[in-house]
Amino acid sequence: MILKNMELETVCGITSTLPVNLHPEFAFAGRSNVGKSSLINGLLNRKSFARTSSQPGKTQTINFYHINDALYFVDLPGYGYAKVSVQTKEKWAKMINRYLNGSAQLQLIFLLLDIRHEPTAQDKNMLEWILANKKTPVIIATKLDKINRSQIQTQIKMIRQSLKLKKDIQIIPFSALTKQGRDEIWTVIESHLTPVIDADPAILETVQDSKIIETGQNPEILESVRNLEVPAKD
Ligand SMILES: Nc1nc2c(ncn2[C@@H]2O[C@H](COP(=O)(O)OP(=O)(O)OP(=O)(O)O)[C@@H](O)[C@H]2O)c(=O)[nH]1
Ligand SMILES: [Mg+2]
Repeated sequence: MILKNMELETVCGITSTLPVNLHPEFAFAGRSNVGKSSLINGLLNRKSFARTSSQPGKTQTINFYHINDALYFVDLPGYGYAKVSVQTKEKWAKMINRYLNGSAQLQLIFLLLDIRHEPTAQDKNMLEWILANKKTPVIIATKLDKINRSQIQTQIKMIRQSLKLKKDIQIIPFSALTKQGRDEIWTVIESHLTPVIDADPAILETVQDSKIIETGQNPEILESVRNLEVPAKD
């Protein structure tokens, strides 16, 4: 895909109304710190368009990135972050659920797993949820550069067995450092791009109205939105 333009269009906090988008959406889910935002940056050839951090729990909102006025990347908050309260975790889980259940444009869910580690109970829950809701998962095994070449197949096999994956579910190894796996992921995305439906003008109007950055009332979210970087041309 030739990247012409990209924009962080909508940021949703816990209490925000989710946008009704007219273009296909591709969501990125996984544990906190697994590399969701880094993968988005890798796909977009940017260093810090989506905010990343060595501290887990960086993405606390659902961020909709509009790409080429044709598709959306949806960066979800990570799960499994120990340092937030049970109430906050529950709110995030609800927010993620609300999005995954409610979006009419969701084409694929990329479920990210660290290639070095055995999937956790939460990873397994996430996968079960995706399959139970008839969504298509693609597993991305992240941080590929952290293991030796000779270990790759062993780790992929371990992930496949641990998740009891059916053959038709793809696992794509990816490194945000070397960008290995990038082209393969784009090929998957492009194969799921459906033509834009001719929209009813009334729907378009509703969509225009929802294109506001909403933050809810949570001070943590306000803070994280305030810290969002203006995309640099890198
Ligand atoms: N070596 C290496 N480091 C990576 C890779 N992907 C991500 N990281 C590092 O892992 C840390 C977390 O990356 P993020 O992209 O912020 O992770 P996230 O899943 O968005 O985390 P949350 O927003 O907290 O859910 C950062 O320090 C990244 O630089 C990778 O492929 N290789
Ligand atoms: Mg993130």
